[in-house]
Amino acid sequence: MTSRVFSGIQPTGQITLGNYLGALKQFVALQDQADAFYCIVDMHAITMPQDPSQLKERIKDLASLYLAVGLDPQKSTLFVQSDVSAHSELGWILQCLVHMGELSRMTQFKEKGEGKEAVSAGLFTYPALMAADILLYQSHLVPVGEDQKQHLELTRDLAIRFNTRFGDTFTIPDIMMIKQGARIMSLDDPSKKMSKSNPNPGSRIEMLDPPDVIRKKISRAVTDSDRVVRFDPEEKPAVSNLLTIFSLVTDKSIEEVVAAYDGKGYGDFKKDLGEALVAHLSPIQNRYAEIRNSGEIERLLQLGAEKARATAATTMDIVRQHVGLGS
Ligand code: ATP
Ligand code: LTN
Repeated sequence: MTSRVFSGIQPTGQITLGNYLGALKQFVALQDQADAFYCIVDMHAITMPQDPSQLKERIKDLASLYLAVGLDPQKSTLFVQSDVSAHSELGWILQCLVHMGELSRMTQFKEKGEGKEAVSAGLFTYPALMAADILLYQSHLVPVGEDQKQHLELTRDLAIRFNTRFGDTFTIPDIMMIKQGARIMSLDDPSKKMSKSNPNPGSRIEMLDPPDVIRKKISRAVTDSDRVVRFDPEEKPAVSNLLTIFSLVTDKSIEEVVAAYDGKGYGDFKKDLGEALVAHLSPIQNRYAEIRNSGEIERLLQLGAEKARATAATTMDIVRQHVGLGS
């Protein structure tokens, strides 16, 4: 049996190099080995305030980026979460299964809610909807960045709890994280993850940043006090983060990159990293521009939604029956 892969990205801003290296790049690799469903999780996006017309555009932006990085709609099912109402339905059922204490322990909720006067109940129950996304498709594998590990563990717990209480219903999913790159750090502060919502744009490389902006951001990235290019995440977190990025965009091992800069300072290293990023991202950016202006996106997303609805409906029939819902 081919395994089922599921993942999602929120259409909440410009996709960063962190999202790409931690998640999107894995999506592409997996589509040849598995039956993959990749979702644009717009219902998750509205757990924080969004401008409606901007949200609509960002959904199409993200769909275009999915295609530009190499996702092939013939191989993967690409769709928008709100086009498949079963996500909300199962999300509610799982909200009735998850405990308040479990949700209170989720660090993403704590971080995103911190310092805000009003926090939506949706932000709090967000992990139940995420569990629904994954379980609806009987997913075996979920490629995500390290920050989603806690949500994946809760998803597994909920699947086991549901199966124990109501009878075998859901496949128990496994998390898939790459060894290096599951947590790309901010360019201005290597103790924080690179994030699309950081107020400082210099903290991240965005997938659509023009070449000069990429070069400038890398040249301004913080480093460490000695001038040695060495991989040591404890002692030299900033340079180690840049080395990880270098390795992932050039497909060279970290050891090879370190050896190439033996005896050279940070200047050459950063200059070459800037160029490597430009070379890696330029073809993606060119494809993106073509796709975004092609008018094909809506049709593709409709086709994806039809396929997703059919798969989700099979799971929902069993869920309703097992829980005792319906007339
Ligand atoms: P924000 O950065 O604004 O908090 P987010 O983490 O909510 O955004 P999503 O768009 O929901 O970003 O995440 C999409 C995927 O990218 C997830 O699998 C997430 O784990 C991964 N990801 C996000 N940031 C990083 C990072 N710095 N390094 C590696 N993977 C990341
Ligand atoms: N919570 C994730 C986005 C997300 C997701 C999912 C990821 C929503 N549903 C299902 C994998 C599988 C985030 O904030 N990055």
